[in-house]
Amino acid sequence: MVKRERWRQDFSGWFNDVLQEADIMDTRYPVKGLYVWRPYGMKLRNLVFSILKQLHESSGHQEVLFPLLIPETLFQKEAEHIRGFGGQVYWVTHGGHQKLDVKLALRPTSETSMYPMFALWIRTHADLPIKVYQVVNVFRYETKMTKPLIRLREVTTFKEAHTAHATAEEAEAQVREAIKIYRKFYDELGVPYIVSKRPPWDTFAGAVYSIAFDTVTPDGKALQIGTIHNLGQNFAKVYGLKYEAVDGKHHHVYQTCYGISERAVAATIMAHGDDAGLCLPPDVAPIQVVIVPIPFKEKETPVENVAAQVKEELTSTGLRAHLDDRDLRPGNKFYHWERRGVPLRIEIGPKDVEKDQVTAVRRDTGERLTIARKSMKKQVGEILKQITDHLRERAKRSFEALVNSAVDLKSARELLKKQGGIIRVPWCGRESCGKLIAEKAEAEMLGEEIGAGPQPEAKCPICSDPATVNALLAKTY
Ligand code: 5CA
Ligand code: ZN
Repeated sequence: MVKRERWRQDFSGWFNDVLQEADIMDTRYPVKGLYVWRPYGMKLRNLVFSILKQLHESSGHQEVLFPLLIPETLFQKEAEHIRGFGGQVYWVTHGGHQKLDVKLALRPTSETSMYPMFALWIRTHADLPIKVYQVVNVFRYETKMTKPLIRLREVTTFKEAHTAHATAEEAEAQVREAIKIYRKFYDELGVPYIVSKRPPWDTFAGAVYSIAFDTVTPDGKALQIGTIHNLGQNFAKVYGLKYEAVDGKHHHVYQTCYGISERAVAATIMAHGDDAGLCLPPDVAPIQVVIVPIPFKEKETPVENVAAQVKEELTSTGLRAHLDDRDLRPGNKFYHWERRGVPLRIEIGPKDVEKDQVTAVRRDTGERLTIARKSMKKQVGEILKQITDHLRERAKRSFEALVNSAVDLKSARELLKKQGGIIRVPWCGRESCGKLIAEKAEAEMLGEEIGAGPQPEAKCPICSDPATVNALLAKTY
């Protein structure tokens, strides 16, 4: 079993090494906050986002593609939105040598480019609901420390979904559907999370309320890996999104939007990695099974022939199998694929050929298994399933060890200092108490927990009134 010591104790260094050694990102691009996707990382990214896209498609979302540039005149219409994003926008001021009459924003998110167009698309109730999404790059001039896959100035893989509805109830239902989609997505990746309603003082710019998914990094910080916003009629009123109801009256629509970035890839890497590097769940592993022939002098040819046959057999069942027939020592190949997190390695030596068997080695546990050729296809499928389950369980255990409850703020503060993680504290729900809770715990408030409430007798640690919700506290990325 591979250890997870460096993974925990030097997470930042571990993460940067993994990105490089597993051929995921090149972080040497000479602009701060911008990074290069390398081929293996690109494959991983596409597999992760194809799951997310599929979940949107199968729930009636349609893919669109809006322009990157947003005229200042449109961008500045929603006052709250500007207050939230104003300081983070990159502006295009020139076309060639010509100064532009109207500056163009590089989208930091696409509400202000999409909604004026929605206004043209919506005439009557029959045009509703609108449920669209796109996967694009967005630009944010982040001032906190930038970090590959986690805090970017060019977010390269921003899945943003935007919806419009006739009623507030339908928008509410859409928020619930989005939560369900994000749960399924992260469950499939085996990434553990906690869901909360963001506190009113930290709601998305222009939203009525925001829901966040957070996971915990190995070094105990909360990382927000997705948000869902109920926008009410805020944008609809500004951009004139109106529909004619059955009774002939005109009403503003109700809207939602929800987004996930390549942080989802970061979350997958950190949830399952260990001290030997990347360790990928089979569903998103660019290579699920790597076959390494172990030739032995004059017996070379049969070993290589059998290895090629094994590859064909596995590929024919739909698996992503790769035959490593490079002229390198097997030990080097083992190391190479281990660092890239390939879930299963199949070794074929002269003895295996003789006995009509293969030797399989699990990346997650290091376990060696001998498998008869006859039952190989079936057994490989089963082992990959076991790896998926094991990784999910292990990630869940590490996460749960870092999500704790505290009854008072002193113990919350000490727990946060000692091991970090997310701490639940009972809260009356008042904004003034919430702000003090976060301040006294020397942490940030993620929000009020969704899906679990406080103990029956629990009291707010500030005002001593009965608690109505759990506040979630953490140091954040
Ligand atoms: N328009 C809404 C929903 S699409 C929106 O922009 N929401 S957001 O600002 O909360 O972003 C959605 C998610 O993108 C965040 O939860 C976070 O996980 C991710 N994200 C935001 N900024 C960055 C960044 N600079 N680098 C990487 N990921 C980011
Ligand atoms: Zn209180």
